[in-house]
Amino acid sequence: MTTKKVAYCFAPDASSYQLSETHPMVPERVNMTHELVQNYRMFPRMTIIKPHPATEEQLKRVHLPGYIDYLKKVSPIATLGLGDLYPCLQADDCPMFTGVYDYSASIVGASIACANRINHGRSNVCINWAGGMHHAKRRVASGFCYANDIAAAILELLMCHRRVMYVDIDLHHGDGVEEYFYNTNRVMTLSFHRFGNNFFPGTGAIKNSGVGPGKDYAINVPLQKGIDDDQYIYLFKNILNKAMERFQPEALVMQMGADSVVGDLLGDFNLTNKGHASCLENALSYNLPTIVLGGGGYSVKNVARTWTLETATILGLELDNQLPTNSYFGHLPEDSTLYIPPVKMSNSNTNKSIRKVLRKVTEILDRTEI
Ligand code: V1P
Ligand code: CA
Ligand code: ZN
Repeated sequence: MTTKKVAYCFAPDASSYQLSETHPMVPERVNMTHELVQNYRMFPRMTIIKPHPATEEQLKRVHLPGYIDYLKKVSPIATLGLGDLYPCLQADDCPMFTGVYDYSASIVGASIACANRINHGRSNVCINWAGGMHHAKRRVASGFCYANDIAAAILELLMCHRRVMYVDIDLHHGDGVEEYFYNTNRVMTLSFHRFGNNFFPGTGAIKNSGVGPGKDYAINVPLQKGIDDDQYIYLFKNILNKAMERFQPEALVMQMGADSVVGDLLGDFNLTNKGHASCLENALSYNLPTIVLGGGGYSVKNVARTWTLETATILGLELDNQLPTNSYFGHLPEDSTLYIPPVKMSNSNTNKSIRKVLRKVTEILDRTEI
């Protein structure tokens, strides 16, 4: 069991929207997680926070005012079929939908609430599973992300912390967050992601490591399909350890996108949820004030399994593999367990390629000075 003070931010309104009837991003997965966390009886061990939506002013700290005004304007008229007139939303990935402004404000408000708890020393770890929208850009929505709650939370943390470390284990490159802090040495961004053959969003090569004072403070770890727990955890521990040693951050933000777990609808990694959670456990062992956010994840039951396991990891609890009774999982045998095993699949990462990535990333980190 942990001695850390843990807060769990939950904005029920953020998970009640649908991007479209067939969209792979299903906000309901946060409710599924919530119910499992509740039924595993974890709530008495954390402070439960009901956050306020972000204000317009807070949203405009990370987005162009015109973009936020536009989100607000399209919000109630999303059904009029005016898609082509709106260049800031990308039709398939980021459709407009009724309530898109309130949905975005709820998510950003929850991540800002996490940062405020950390800034005031009221919590050591603060969770927002609805957050982690790492692709949203200052003037445009991208990759299912409309407003960048991560950048908003990091800006808040920077008011009280000299250096903030951002770690992103979503399957995809954390391009939006990287872009916000590309030219500063007060935020180190570290993203592990699937890379190559135009895999979305296409950015995140090792050599793109920041500019100006931020040169060498944007760390990218490109990976190929089929990576397994051993390879991923080896890279994660070694790179994070080196980054912590060089950067000496005062606060940590973890983006825990669960699309890097095996069996994801949009992904092809072979990580188990135990492997995914062990990365979080390793990051928490640095005992920094930490915000833990969600992100991608498109096989929704696996997302709920993973974030439930990770809530327990934060609390230092071991969970029974048998899922508690709940309203989302059925009675089939494959629906009854928490842990997700690896599968037999081809792995395009060789141990040699993994060591090469580690060597190249270490070379960049060795150039950083604080
Ligand atoms: O590949 C693309 C774009 C659309 N083409 C013009 C290129 N988009 C991806 C977006 C993935 C977003 C991931 C978000 C996150 O990192 C954080 C929340 O997890 C995409 C994909 C894909 N397989 O990469 N969009 C879709 N699939 C999609 C599928 C069905 C309906 C709508 C979008
Ligand atoms: Ca990532
Ligand atoms: Zn993703």
